[in-house]
Amino acid sequence: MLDEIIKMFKRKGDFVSGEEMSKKLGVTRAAIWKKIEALRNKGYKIQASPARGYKLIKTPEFSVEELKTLIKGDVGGEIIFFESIDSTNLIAMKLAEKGSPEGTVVIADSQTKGRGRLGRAWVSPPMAGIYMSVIVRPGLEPKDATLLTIMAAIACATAIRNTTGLQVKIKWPNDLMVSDKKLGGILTEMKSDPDRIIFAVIGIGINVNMKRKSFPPEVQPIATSIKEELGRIQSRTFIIAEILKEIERWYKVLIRTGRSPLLDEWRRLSSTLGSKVKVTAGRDIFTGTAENIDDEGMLILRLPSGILKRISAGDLTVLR
Ligand code: BTX
Repeated sequence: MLDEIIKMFKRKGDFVSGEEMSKKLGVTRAAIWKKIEALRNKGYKIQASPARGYKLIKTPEFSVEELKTLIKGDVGGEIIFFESIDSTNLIAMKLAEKGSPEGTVVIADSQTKGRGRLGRAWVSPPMAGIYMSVIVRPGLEPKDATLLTIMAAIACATAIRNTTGLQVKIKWPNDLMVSDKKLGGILTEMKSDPDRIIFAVIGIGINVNMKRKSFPPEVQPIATSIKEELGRIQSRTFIIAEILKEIERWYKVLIRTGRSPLLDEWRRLSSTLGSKVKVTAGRDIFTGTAENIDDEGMLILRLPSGILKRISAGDLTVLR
């Protein structure tokens, strides 16, 4: 009901009377007053006038209620929010297993066991970042799962560009980069049959209002945040809404049109292609020139011998 009240405020842009709210929402005026108090406790500034009712003055930096009012499509049709959770990917995997529909989104203000690839940790303090997981049921073959990471990376880079103006680039396979530093990362996990993905969870972590010095010392030299880059606090609500809109758009492109527009867009946003790089893939280390990505999102590396090597997963460093 809180999101309904916010919608009413936004529609009117002025005072809304307690009577009008109670009629519309089918509850007593005392119940409305309680909801207004609940919104204030969440950081909303709401002016009250005995003669005119209530007026929304200011919304907090992040608000799941406001986010719900901004969602127009299927992605984010259901949003499940936690103040703190172990990992949004873990909970989204459980929800998907129980049948939650495609487009369900899990968001947390903080994670106690945020995960990166290969069992690595993702630093996820409160009031500072976006930690969210999107459930999809794409019906792709398991070998094409990387396309989901590519799709999400394009959506995130585009959404952050649109909302902040930062020239976000994508570093193969899953990093969102600004000023050669890691602004965010994507972790796609899935359950599949031998020939089909049953469901996948696309986990997205983005540093929004983090201060550089609050990263652990080993992460500080490689990480950045939107606040560090722009010098000001940004609303996570609007960035998330834009990301979900872009995921809706690019996911439809992938399912309806196929992979080639995605691969082209990825190449356009890539910080990797054409560079001399070092790639660590398990125990192997390769250096060479990042030539391209193939139809499954594998990196095509030209080794010093001239031979082309395809790499499905690994950690890439651009060599200066
Ligand atoms: P990754 O394995 O590519 O990156 C993990 C590495 O990045 C860490 O080993 C560390 O060096 C560095 N790192 C850790 N935290 C941060 C941070 N906040 N900013 C920059 N660098 C960092 C990347 O994995 C995939 C991350 C996905 C995170 C999302 S959050 C929502 C969802 N739930 C969940 O548990 N994971 C995903």
